Amino acid sequence: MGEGVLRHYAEHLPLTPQTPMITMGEGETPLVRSSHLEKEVGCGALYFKLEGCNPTGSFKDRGMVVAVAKAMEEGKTTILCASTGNTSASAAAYGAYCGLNTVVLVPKGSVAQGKLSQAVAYGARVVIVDGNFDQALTLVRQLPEYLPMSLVNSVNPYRLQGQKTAAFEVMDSLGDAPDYLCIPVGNAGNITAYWMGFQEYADSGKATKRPKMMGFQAAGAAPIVLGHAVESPETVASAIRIGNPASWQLAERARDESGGAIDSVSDEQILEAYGLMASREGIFCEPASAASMAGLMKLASQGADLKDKTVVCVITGTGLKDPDLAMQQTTTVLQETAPDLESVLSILGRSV
Ligand code: AN7
Repeated sequence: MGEGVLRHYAEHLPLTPQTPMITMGEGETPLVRSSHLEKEVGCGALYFKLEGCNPTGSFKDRGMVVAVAKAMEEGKTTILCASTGNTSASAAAYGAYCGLNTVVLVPKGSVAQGKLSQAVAYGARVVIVDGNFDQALTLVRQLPEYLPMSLVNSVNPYRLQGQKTAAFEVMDSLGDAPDYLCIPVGNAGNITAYWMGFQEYADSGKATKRPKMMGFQAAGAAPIVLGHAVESPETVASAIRIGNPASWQLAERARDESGGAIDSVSDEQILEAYGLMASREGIFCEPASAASMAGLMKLASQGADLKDKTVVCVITGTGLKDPDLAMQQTTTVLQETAPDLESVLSILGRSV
């Protein structure tokens, strides 16, 4: 326990004797069986992979630990990324832990407050780009030509190598691959990484099957579904507000090789799933993460036969990243009372 992604899965990672075996305790996240929604969608078994339990609250830490270790191995002292929020929080944390400088470019006005506050608290140099994520990513891809920085976005292959360990954990927990994996798709690195992980275990005989990869984009940011880049992506799920994903072709390969699909879910469907995850399962995730459950609900409503199937929904990040949204979304009324027993009892429907 707590040995981290590098040690735990060393044999599956591109490490050398010179790679520093850093860890902040990433990985080994819970795979939790659904208590209510499994029956409602009619699955044989439904599990949630709780990636919000990673050190910075999202799955990004799995890939970041590998990318940062390799950057250190190469003697780099500054790491760089563009981000819708979680990558920047993760880079900044590992940068701080390893004594590196971290530079992050984030799209103006569309990063959840929790994520931005992480980057700032960890001491990253935060540059706000007056544009969207895709423009910020285009910029950071050019910067290493001008400045000695190591790019740690998922175009860095070490990121996907680390992220594939989540698929290993799912199979280690279940004893085999699930039938379906439902996962949000933004820059499309994670779906690509999971597919790499599932294939590696199947190829080496550690799993007997491979899941259908079911990716879900937000309807207002669904370039892979539409078949063309989206110039001004819009969705409440700011983490996946991405119009031109870096791993587009790789995600299509994961979809096609697995016999899966990449579909879109509306903001309404995302928010419905976001509410149900919290109120029916006790899992507070961020809206982008709820896209996987929204997608599963969409599949079920279209009549997909799931009754003997094992399904895993990847819950990519914690809801605490964006508490303002939770407060906007709730219909719960917060009641105020005077600090005496009589007043509290009367609010709760009893008199003394
Ligand atoms: C919670 O942080 O792209 O398809 O810059 O934060 O691998 O991009 C985040 C993406 C899903 C999509 N869920 O994963 C970033 C960033 C959450 C995320 C995704 C993201 P990819």
